[in-house]
Amino acid sequence: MWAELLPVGRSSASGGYRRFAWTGADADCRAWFKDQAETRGLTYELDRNGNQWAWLGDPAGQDAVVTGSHLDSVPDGGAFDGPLGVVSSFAALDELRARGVRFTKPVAIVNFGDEEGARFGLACVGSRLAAGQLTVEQAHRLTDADGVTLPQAMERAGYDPATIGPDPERLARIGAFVELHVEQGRALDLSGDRVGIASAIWPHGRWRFDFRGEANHAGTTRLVDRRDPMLSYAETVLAARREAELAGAVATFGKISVEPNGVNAIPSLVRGWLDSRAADQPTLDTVVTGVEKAAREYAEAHGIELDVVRESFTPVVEFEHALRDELARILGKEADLTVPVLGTGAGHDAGILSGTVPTAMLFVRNPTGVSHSPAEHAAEDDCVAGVTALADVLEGLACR
Ligand code: HGY
Ligand code: MN
Ligand code: MN
Repeated sequence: MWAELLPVGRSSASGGYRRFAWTGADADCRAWFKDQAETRGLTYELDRNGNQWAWLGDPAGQDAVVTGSHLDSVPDGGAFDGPLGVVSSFAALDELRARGVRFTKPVAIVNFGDEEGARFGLACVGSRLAAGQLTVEQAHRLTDADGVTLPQAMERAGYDPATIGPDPERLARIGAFVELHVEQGRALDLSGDRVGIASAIWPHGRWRFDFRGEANHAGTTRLVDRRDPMLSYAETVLAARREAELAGAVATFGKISVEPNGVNAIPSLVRGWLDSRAADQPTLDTVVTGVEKAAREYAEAHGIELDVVRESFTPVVEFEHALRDELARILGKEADLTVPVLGTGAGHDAGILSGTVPTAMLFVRNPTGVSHSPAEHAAEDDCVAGVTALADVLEGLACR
């Protein structure tokens, strides 16, 4: 499975993945998922929001045990963030069939669409729509860098966008959702464990900062006459770093667009996106308020107009203790080990669903902690340990 997925959407220039929602690479990933489902004789479904499901047992049954993750990527992402969870889900199911277990509940594997939000700017679109955390109106306003809206992109990919919207009946049939994911930090590497259980996801969000000045000639405009938004933007980047350091949080400007984007032109517009995350909401509020205040002061000093728009926000997620303890108990008993419980600064579909469905996550060791980069890695024996842990968990939850 891993070998089949590896070339899909991989850039030969960077070695990273460009699997953006509703593009050709995404379609290839989706075709792979459907094929995996059908090869195993599972019931394949595409839900009203474009998420893919593979069912063992009755898709309409109650108290289903669901596992899975996503197959899309950030720009030049790694091979593991998302796909490791989907591949491990199919492998865990194969393992359980080889064990000859008897399932007492329906089991499903899911591929949530557009988890990274690389194309339309909002993460976890598939799960947010299903959970009613993104309205149809908001979804219709999502637009990519070329001006293509989400419904247009869905339509061009052969999917009917008229169906999108909340899917409460589907979510109500899920008794537990467990997402396996490569760790995006080094906690397991430092503790010497192959697999961990998630405790919480930090609150996080994305803010768009539009700095508007005046385009002019880079050679002939005196420095004192310029209204250069790049200066205020640059100062704001430094302010974000400072605020994050002071608060013990993280803040990143990782995406920028410039108009007119000419080497010899002073920009008229610099648009930068702030991603900020912290262990708790008051800390995150302090960081973002601090960055915005600094940005307004810098903008005013340079005669720049500034608009700040919050494009998305995900509150803190504390995974349900009962399910988390159940996972620890199953893994402790089956594998005779104590599994570390970790918090994370990364967002996941499991976090979105956690308000509606009992949800848990398993993390697999990442020796460098690097993620959202072609260098992201997990060793094969750790991935196999992840599959075994997921199989044990599914057996414990769906065969009792
Ligand atoms: O940005 C994130 O945390 C994620 O991986 N969607
Ligand atoms: Mn990611
Ligand atoms: Mn992910």
